[in-house]
Amino acid sequence: MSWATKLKQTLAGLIARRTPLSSSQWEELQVLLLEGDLGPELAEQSLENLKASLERDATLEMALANLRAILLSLLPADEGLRLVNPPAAILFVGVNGTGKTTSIAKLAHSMREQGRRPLLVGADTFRAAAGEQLQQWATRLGLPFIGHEIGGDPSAVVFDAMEMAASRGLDPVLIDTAGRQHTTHNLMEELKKIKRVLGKKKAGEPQEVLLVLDANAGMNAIAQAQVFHETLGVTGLILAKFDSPARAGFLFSIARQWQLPTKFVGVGEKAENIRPFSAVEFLDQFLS
Ligand SMILES: Nc1nc2c(ncn2[C@@H]2O[C@H](COP(=O)(O)OP(=O)(O)OP(=O)(O)O)[C@@H](O)[C@H]2O)c(=O)[nH]1
Ligand SMILES: [Mg+2]
Repeated sequence: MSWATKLKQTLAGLIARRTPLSSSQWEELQVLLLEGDLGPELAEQSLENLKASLERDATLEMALANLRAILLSLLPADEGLRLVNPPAAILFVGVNGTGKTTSIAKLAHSMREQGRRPLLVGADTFRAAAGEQLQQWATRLGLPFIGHEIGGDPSAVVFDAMEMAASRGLDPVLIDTAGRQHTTHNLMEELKKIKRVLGKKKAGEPQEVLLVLDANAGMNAIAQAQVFHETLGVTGLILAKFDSPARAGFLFSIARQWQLPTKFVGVGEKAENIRPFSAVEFLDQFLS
């Protein structure tokens, strides 16, 4: 049974009883809300709200509509990338394996379809496979790529990439970064340096810092958002691997705490498997 079906059944059961709910019944509902990855505070807030609607003798539809309205109000208005003054740099960050490299390839593919000329940049110089993976995508999609030898300085790569983009009229510059280093601290320092170098090379860059989150990350996604946002100033999220059964309710918590908009959703491993995020669609899926 899907999560939303369980939620509806539990609510319907509670409503049908027409008696004040026992604490174990509330607990049942709370556990369900937590299973949707809402996070403790938001689950509590949603629960209070459901409690209020149920006490007003609401119908199941009313209780659900109420929950939907609360959740929808948390998500920022849908927005795409905000890019001006080409070449614009977009930094893609996120922990190991979330889908950074694949998301860049997918976005580059869709940008090219819209008539843009993106440049793919391999600034993950720690693993041979990382640069190769992006380069293979570039070759397959027929898009320009720039990277450096293993162990090279990722900041030097982005410097060269901005020069190349300016001289060849490429835009935007999509920068892939490492998800893992020896320590998280090292990784964050490296990413901060890349960001600093971009800003020195061209004022106002990077114009976007996109944090890629795996839809299956559960509550970990909230911790990831906190660390990356505090260190780098994230401008938006990409929800990758949303073709899985994961609910990704953590988006509500992240939006509530840091007002971060989700800009794209990855729904598979192929180049065309990405689409702009829609808050309404996400909510429909969350509650269906
Ligand atoms: N089903 C599905 N798989 C995805 C999606 N996005 C990425 N993947 C897969 O997830 C795995 C990791 O993706 P990568 O793009 O390599 O992730 P990464 O963040 O670049 O990983 P590191 O560079 O190791 O940090 C690959 O096998 C991808 O094919 C998606 O939207 N749906
Ligand atoms: Mg990668």
